[in-house]
Amino acid sequence: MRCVLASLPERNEGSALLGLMYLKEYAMRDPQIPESVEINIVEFNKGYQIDDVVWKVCRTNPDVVGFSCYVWNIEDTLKACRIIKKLMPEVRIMLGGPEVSYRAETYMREIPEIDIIVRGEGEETFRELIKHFVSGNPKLQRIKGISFRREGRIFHNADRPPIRKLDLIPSPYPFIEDGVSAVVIETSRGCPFRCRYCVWGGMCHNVRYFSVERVRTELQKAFEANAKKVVIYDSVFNINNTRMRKLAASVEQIVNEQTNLVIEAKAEFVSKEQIKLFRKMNVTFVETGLQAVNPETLKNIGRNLNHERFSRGLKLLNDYGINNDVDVILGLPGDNFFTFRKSLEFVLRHKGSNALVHYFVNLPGTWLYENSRRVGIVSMDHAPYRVLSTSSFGMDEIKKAQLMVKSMMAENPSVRVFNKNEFFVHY
Ligand code: B12
Ligand SMILES: C[S@@+](CC[C@H](N)C(=O)[O-])C[C@H]1O[C@@H](n2cnc3c(N)ncnc32)[C@H](O)[C@@H]1O
Ligand code: SF4
Repeated sequence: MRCVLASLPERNEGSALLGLMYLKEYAMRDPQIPESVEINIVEFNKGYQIDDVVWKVCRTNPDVVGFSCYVWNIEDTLKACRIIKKLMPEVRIMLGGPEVSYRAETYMREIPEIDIIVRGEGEETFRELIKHFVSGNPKLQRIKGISFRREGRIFHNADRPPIRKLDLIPSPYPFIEDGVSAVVIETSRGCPFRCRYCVWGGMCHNVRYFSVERVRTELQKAFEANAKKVVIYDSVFNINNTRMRKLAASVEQIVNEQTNLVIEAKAEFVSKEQIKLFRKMNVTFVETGLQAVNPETLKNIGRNLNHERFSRGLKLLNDYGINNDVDVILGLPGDNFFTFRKSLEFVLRHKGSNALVHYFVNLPGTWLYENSRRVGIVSMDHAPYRVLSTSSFGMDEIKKAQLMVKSMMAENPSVRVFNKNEFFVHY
């Protein structure tokens, strides 16, 4: 049985294979999965053509093809799936990832080429699916977390409970290549917050952590390989001082100053002690979310903001030379041209901080998406779900705000936009 896995890269950033590496490692550890099973991950660079995708996938003559689906690759992935199915009608096509997890019914209904959608966390579900493909056991109807098709009907099985002990998932890094430019290390899953535009918390809201020992081992490999950068996947890295202290203590002797750690953190939580801990781990870059300053907008998106604590956190980062991007979202419900501008001005009052402007995408699976009509959001109904207007932020005003950002960028290097190629496009 041959399975090919692929994840079409984001056009600016390049490939992201962490999820697929976990799936493969986790399944291959199962002694009941015979050694004859082949699971191949095929990689594409950011300049890929659909042609290459089809060719690279089909040439291994797979029985099963799995794609990771995100907002940035779903359109191309579906194009590739249609062609693959035409060329190989017997192949089973399986999709996973956040983009299909919350819209399984729609994708199954609209795209007949899809055989199975894996909703939510994939490791355990994928392992069972591989066993199913090899022996027919377990039967599809017994595999939690999937949507599938049989005799022209679509079935949605019950959700799969999340893996409780993340350390059960084997590390995707048996070794790390020397001098690599970036390594990604996942230290937790989930998010304790419930921002209404975000699906990081996923289907499971309780946060689970990889053990400090596991994280230390992966970091050590990155340090020893002289990796230039380690990007930590943790929704709020600095939420728990005790864990940060343990992690810092366990790596301070092995830290490599050539290897810069990049984290997502809450500015409000940054303290002098945290700065010391950041330094011990060589955290040199922090991304932090402001999103908006307008109270009505904050209420609409389900976030709190303590201006004073936020400012104090940014000041500490800047005083101690820790680079930081402060995220602001353009087009949120409740905001208008002037309140959005206030958000940018708030960031720019902090010397050293950069404002990183994101264009609001109204993601399926979020509270805002579910309540769009009530809140007054009009957005694209397919990926990338860009906001078109809200009851407080008309289409013209959004356009004006985009132009304002453009002119601010020309004058001030501290203002940047996320995903420049798409930011200034309206539709
Ligand atoms: C890395 C990342 C990026 C990178 C990606 C590129 C790169 N080369 O690294 C960058 C920075 C470019 C990025 C950008 C954006 N991102 Co982003 N990003 C992430 C992040 C932090 C990690 C993804 C990851 O690898 N996770 C770890 C793996 C293990 O989890 P996973 O991918 O979900 O995979 C698991 C399951 O989904 C499943 N699975 C996945 N694939 C498959 C395939 C098969 C066959 C099976 C069986 C199972 C399966 O099993 C896996 C293991 O459990 C996630 C948040 C998160 N923690 O997941 C957001 C996330 C994916 N991003 C998100 C969003 C919204 C964005 C932006 C739109 C934000 C913005 N500001 O505009 C942009 C989009 C850019 C664009 N061009 O459109 C959303 C996704 C929503 C969606 N529907 O896809 C997420 C979930 C965060 C959020 N805000 O809610 N992002
Ligand atoms: C993945 S999030 C993590 C942020 C961090 N946990 C926090 O809240 O401070 C990184 C940034 O992506 C942006 N983002 C997340 N969801 C978005 C959406 N639906 N539309 C636009 N930008 C979004 C936000 O600006 C956010 O700060
Ligand atoms: S924006 Fe940040 S804090 Fe809010 S839910 Fe997403 S990851 Fe969590």
